[in-house]
Amino acid sequence: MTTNAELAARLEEFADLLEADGVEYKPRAYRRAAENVLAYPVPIADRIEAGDGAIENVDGVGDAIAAKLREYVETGTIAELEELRAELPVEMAALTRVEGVGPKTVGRLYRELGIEDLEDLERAAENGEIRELHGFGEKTEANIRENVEFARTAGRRQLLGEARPLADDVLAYLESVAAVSRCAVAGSIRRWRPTIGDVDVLAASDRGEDAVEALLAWDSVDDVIESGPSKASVRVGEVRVDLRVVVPEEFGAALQYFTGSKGHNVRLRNYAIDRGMKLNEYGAFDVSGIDDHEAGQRVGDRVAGETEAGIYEALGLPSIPPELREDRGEIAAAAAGELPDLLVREDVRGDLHTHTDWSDGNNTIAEMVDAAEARGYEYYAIADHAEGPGVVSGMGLTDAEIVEQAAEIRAVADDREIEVFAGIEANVDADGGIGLSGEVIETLDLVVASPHSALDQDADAATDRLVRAVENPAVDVLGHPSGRLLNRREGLQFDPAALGRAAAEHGTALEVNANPHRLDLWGSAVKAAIEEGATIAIDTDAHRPAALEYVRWGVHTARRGWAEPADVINAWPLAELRVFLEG
Ligand code: DGT
Ligand code: CA
Ligand code: CA
Ligand code: ZN
Repeated sequence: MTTNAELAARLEEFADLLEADGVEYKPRAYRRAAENVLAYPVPIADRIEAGDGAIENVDGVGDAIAAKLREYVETGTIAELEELRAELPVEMAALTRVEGVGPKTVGRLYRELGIEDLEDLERAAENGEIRELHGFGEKTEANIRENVEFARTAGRRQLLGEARPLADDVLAYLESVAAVSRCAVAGSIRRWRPTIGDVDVLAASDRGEDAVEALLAWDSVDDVIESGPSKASVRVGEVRVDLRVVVPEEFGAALQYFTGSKGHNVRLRNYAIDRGMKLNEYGAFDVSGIDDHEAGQRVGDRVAGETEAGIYEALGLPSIPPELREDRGEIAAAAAGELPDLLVREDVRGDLHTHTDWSDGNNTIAEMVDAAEARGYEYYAIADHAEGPGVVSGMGLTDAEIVEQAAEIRAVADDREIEVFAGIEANVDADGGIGLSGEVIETLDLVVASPHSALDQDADAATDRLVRAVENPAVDVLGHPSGRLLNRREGLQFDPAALGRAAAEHGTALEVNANPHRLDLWGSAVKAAIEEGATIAIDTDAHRPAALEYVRWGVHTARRGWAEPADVINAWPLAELRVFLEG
C-alpha cells in the first residue's frame, strides 16, 4: 500500500522540480499539501482506492494535486513528474543538502554548468566555475566547496521526522499480518535520535518465514537488500528497514537488546554479571550456579525474556524509558530510584514560537490561533521575525510593524478562551545584541531571541554571545540556540552547561526547537542545561497549522534531555508562565 509518507515525498519532489524551473507560488502549494498529507491520520491511498472523494478535503489538496495523488496511487507514477525529472536529471536530495544550495540554484547549476550530482558540484567549485555565474561570486563558491563534504557524509542519515512516520507505517502494516503476534520499533528510532541510520523493527512470531515473506510482499518496499528465514533488510524510499523475527518468549529480550544504545547495553550487561545474571538478546538468565558462563547463549535458568519490563525487573530495576538509554547515568539513576518523571505530550499546554503571514509564515494570525485552539492549547504565542542580521531583507518586521501586529494579535485574541501572547523572534547578532527598541519591548508579552547569522564563530565567542543574549532582561526564550540544520550545517558549538547556568540565573528559557530539521537544543545539551537549573521551552516554530504537530519531536527530544514537566515553561499553568514572562 502506498503510504502517506511516500505521497508526501512525491509532492515535495514536485515542489523542488517546479522551483528549480523558476515557477512561482506553485512550489509552496505543493509543500503545504505535502506537509498536510504527511500529517493526515489515515492512509490517503485507502480513501482513493475506496473511491472516496474526500481527499480534496485534506488541507491544501485541491483538484490538481488530488488528481496527481490519484494517478500515483493507481498507476505508480505521475506523468508530469516524470517529465520534470527527465528535464532535470539531477540528484536533487544530495545537492540541496549542501548549505546555500536550494532547488532554484540546482536548476541553474544544471542548466548553466551541467551539474548533476555532488561530484560535479565539487569539481565546478574547485575549478572556479561557480564564481563566474551571475550573482554567485567567490564567497558563495568557497562556501559550497566547504559544505560539499559535510553534505556527503551527513546525507546518509535520515531525519527522525521523515523516518518515524515511515516506521509507524511499517508497524501498522506488520500488525495486520496474521503471522505476527507483536511488533515494535527498536534502535535509534525508538530512542528518538534526531537522525536515524536505519529503521530497526522487531516482530514476534512462531512462523518467522511467514512474517519475513509478508514484509517482502509489502507494496511500499522498493528493494530487498537481503533476506533470510528470520530477518530481512529492505529499502522503502530512501530508508533502510531491518526486520528481525523472534519467538514470543524472547521478544522482550530482543527488544531490549536491539533498542540499544550499545553503550547502555554494555553497561546493563555488566550490571547483570555483577548480580550473577547473564543478559543477551534471548533473555535474562540466572547463572549463579554455573561455572562456565560462556557455555552457550541460553544457559542457566531463564528469568525473563517475554517482555522488556521483565528484563529490567529481573535485574531489580524499573523500566528505563528508551530516550534515556544513551549511557548518561540512567542505570545508576534507575538503581537509586531516581529516574526522572519524564514530560509527556499531554503536559504541553501551549506553543511559544510560531509564525504568520506577517513575516514568512503561510497563514493569518486568526488561522494559526484557530489551529492552536483546536489542539486544546491553553495559551499560544505568535513570534514572527523581526528584521535584522540573517533575516531576508523585507521579510522581517520593522519596529512600527511589530507594534501594529501586536495590536492585531490582541484583537484576534479578544473574544477567545485561549490566551494569546504577542511576541517577536528577534535576532541574536554576532555580539549577543538583539536590536529591539525599548518601546517595542514594552509592547510585547514575549521575546524569543535566536541566532540567524554568524553561525561559524568559535566555541568561546559563541558561548559568550549566547550568554549575553540570555542575560538580556528583555529576552524570555533563546530560540534554536545553535542554529544548526540537520544534515546541512553544524551551527554554533558552545558550552551548554555555561549557557544553562546563565539561563537559570537570568530566568531565560532555552528552546527545544521541534522542527525536525533543527531539534535544537538536543538531548545532551538539554540535560546539561537542566542540571544547571535552566528551564526549557518546547516550540514548533510552525509556519503553518500542520507544523504545530512537530511538538511530537520536541517532546521526545526534551525527554532525551531528562526533562520533567517542571523544567518546561510551556508545561506550566498559565498563571505561572505569566509570572515567568513578566519577571
Ligand atoms: P542507527 O541505526 O545508526 O541510527 O543507530 P542504532 O542504535 O539503531 O544502531 P543499529 O541499527 O546498528 O543497531 C540497533 C541496535 O542493536 C543498537 O542500538 C544496539 C544493538 N546492537 C547492534 N550491534 C550491537 C553490538 O555489537 N553490541 C551491542 N551490545 N548491541 C548492539
Ligand atoms: Ca538503526
Ligand atoms: Ca540496524
Ligand atoms: Zn529562527
